[in-house]
Amino acid sequence: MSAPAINAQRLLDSLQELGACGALPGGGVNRLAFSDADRLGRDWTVARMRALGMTVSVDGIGNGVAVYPGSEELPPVMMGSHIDTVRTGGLYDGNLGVLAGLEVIATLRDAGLRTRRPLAVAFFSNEEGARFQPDMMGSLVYVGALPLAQALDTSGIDGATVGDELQRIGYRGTAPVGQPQVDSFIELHIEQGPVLHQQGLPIGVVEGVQGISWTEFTLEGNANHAGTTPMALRRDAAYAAACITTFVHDLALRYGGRQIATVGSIQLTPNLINVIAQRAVLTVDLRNTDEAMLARAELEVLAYAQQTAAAQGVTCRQRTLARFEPVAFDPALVNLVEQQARALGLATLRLPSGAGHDAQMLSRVCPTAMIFVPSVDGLSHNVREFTTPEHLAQGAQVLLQVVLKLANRPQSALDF
Ligand code: HGY
Ligand code: MN
Ligand code: MN
Repeated sequence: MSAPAINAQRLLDSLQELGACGALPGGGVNRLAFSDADRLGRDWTVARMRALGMTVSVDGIGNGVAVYPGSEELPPVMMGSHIDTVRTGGLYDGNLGVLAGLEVIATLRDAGLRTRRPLAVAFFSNEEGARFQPDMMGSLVYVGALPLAQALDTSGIDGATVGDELQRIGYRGTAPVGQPQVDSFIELHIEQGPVLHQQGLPIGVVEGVQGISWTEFTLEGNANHAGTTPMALRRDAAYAAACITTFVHDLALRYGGRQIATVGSIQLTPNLINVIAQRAVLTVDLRNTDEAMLARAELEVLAYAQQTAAAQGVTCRQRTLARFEPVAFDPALVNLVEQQARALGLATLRLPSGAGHDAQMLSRVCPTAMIFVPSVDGLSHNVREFTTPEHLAQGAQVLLQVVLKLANRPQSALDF
């Protein structure tokens, strides 16, 4: 089956339309998981799926899965990603993978083509993990690695629970999680890093995803008067938090290689100019493609946090918010992505993903691979996130070609 061309304008228009759900004044999107804006985005996406003649199911964690029948009753080839965003989100992170999947369906439908295997397009709940940890929560439940009840009980940074919020927005579905079991999963996503843009390359062939470690540290000191308390008598939680923040950054520089480290959130209590902080709650995000180095970094940060707290007369508690080991995608699928991109005359580069993705979870249950397109200046989780229309269209065309090969292959083995 030769591949028809996707309709680039329709894809671009759909990204703009979905981007209107939770649009920020001046650009960008805020569609935190299970918020009212997330509901708007879900409603829009489900309506789009139904308009394409797909049957849509919503499971207990709010994952939406739409299926476009094939000529045979076989496990579907799945495309998809997420439509929740961080507070300072862009138009493309996650959304591209879902909407390009729907563009593939629309293109095949326009051409009157039906693949042997059914095709599915999914949006997985709470990929970002910004409001409720861990990230990739919906796909983690989908693959059976996080019990649904535990996910529903999770409290977010604003005190709400996942279950209550899903109920409130009307997406606590009844479909069993993990259904349908899929043949394979292909996720198109923006790189969110600088590599493809800097090298002027249109397609990234993603070989895997690096490991992720998220830890929350709670430091309890003693609130006291900023003007009367001698330095030697202070138990300053903010100072201890600042020491840990600096240590984490310097550790990544000291390790080098692919080690990265981020303190993205520090909450001080009472957070007032003339009160020595009683409490500091900070999050540490460590990542590395090398699991042994990541584990070593975790231990170093924990030891330093405990030593620093003790030296400042501050107590230190920690809680793991997410912990995923590096994953490698299916080599046959990775080769297929590379081959199909090159067949389109597109230059490619093999690289690991710095960001976490739902594909990281789906790779536990089926052959999985990802396609990257460039992020201008490597910007993401920033309202100025941008990918050129040309690259968006090229990425969607590669997705279509890969999916056609997968869905029409005569045998179950991944030889093409
Ligand atoms: O944090 C991540 O890598 C992803 O955006 N959830
Ligand atoms: Mn994403
Ligand atoms: Mn993201």
